[in-house]
Amino acid sequence: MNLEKYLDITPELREAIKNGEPVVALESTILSHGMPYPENLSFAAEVEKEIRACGAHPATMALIGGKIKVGLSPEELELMCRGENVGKVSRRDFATYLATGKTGATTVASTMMCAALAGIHVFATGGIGGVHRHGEVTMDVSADLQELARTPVAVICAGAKQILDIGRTLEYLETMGVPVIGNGTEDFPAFFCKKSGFKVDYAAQNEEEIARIIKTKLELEMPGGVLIGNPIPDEYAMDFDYMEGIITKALELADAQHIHGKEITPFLLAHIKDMTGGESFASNVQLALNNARCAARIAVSLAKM
Ligand code: PSU
Ligand code: MN
Repeated sequence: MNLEKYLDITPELREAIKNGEPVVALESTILSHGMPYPENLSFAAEVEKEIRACGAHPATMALIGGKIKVGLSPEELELMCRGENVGKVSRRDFATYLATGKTGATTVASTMMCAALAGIHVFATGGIGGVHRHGEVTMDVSADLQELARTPVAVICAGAKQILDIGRTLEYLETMGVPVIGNGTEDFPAFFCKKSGFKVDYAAQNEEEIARIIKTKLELEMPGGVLIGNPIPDEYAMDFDYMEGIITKALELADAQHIHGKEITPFLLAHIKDMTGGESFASNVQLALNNARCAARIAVSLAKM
C-alpha cells in the first residue's frame, strides 16, 4: 500500500498516535452537509475544545487536494464549514476524490477508513446512517453499516435518526457481527430522543467498561467496529411523537421531489431543521458535544490499557 503518498497527518497527531496518546476522530460531513454556516464553525471549534478538555487530541478528517487530511488547520476547517464545492464522500467516492483532487467531506464510513489508516481507534459523531425506511424495497442501506462490519474503529453516536428504519438497521448490524453497546442505558437511542423502542446488545456501566470491550475486540483482531449508543442529555431531548410527525412530513417532501441516493440524508436533515426551527439544531449540537466527551473518555481509558 502506498499510503504515505496520500496520508497527511498533522505533526501533533503524528506524535500523539506514535506515543499511544488518546485521539478522537471526527467527521466533516456533519459540518459541510449537516449544519449551516457559520454555526458549524463555532461547533467545530467547540467540539475540538471539549475533546482537549477531556485529555484527548481531536482529529477531524477530510479529503483535500488529493490528500487524506487527518487533523485540519483553521483554514481547512473554514473550507469544510463553508461547504462550497465540497462533496459528500463515502467509501464509494474515496478513490475518485483523491485521484481528482476534489474537496470531500467524510461521512461515518469514510471517517472510519481515515481513522483506521492513521491508527486511530475511537470516533465521535452525531448519528450514523442506516437502513432507510422502505429500504427492503429501495435497497437504500447506508455504507456506514458495511464499514462498521469491516473496519476496526469504535463509533460513538446518539443512535440513529427516525428518518431511518431503526429496527432493520439493528438487524443488519447483528447479521454483520457489530456489537451495539449502550453507554449507561439498555435503550438504543434515536438521536433527538433517548429511546428508539429498540434495545442495545449490552448496557455498559461507563466509558471504562466500553474501552475494555473495544480493547478485547482489538486484541482478538476481529474485523469490524463497535457501535456505542450514547443518549442525548435529558435537558436537550425532544419528544418522540413530535419528531415522528416532522420526519413523516420531511419524508413526504423527499418522495414528492424524487430525492434518492446520497442526496436523501442531507435533504431530510435540512428539512427537519427548517421545520423544527432552532430547537432541533441546539439539540443536535449538544448531543454531538456529549458524544465527543464520551469518546474522549473512552480513548483516555483505552490509552491506559
Ligand atoms: N445522520 C445524521 N446526521 C448526519 C449524517 C447522518 O443524523 O450528518 C451524515 C453522516 O455523515 C453519515 C451520513 O455518515 O450522513 C450517511 O449518509 P448516507 O445515508 O448517504 O450513507
Ligand atoms: Mn443511501
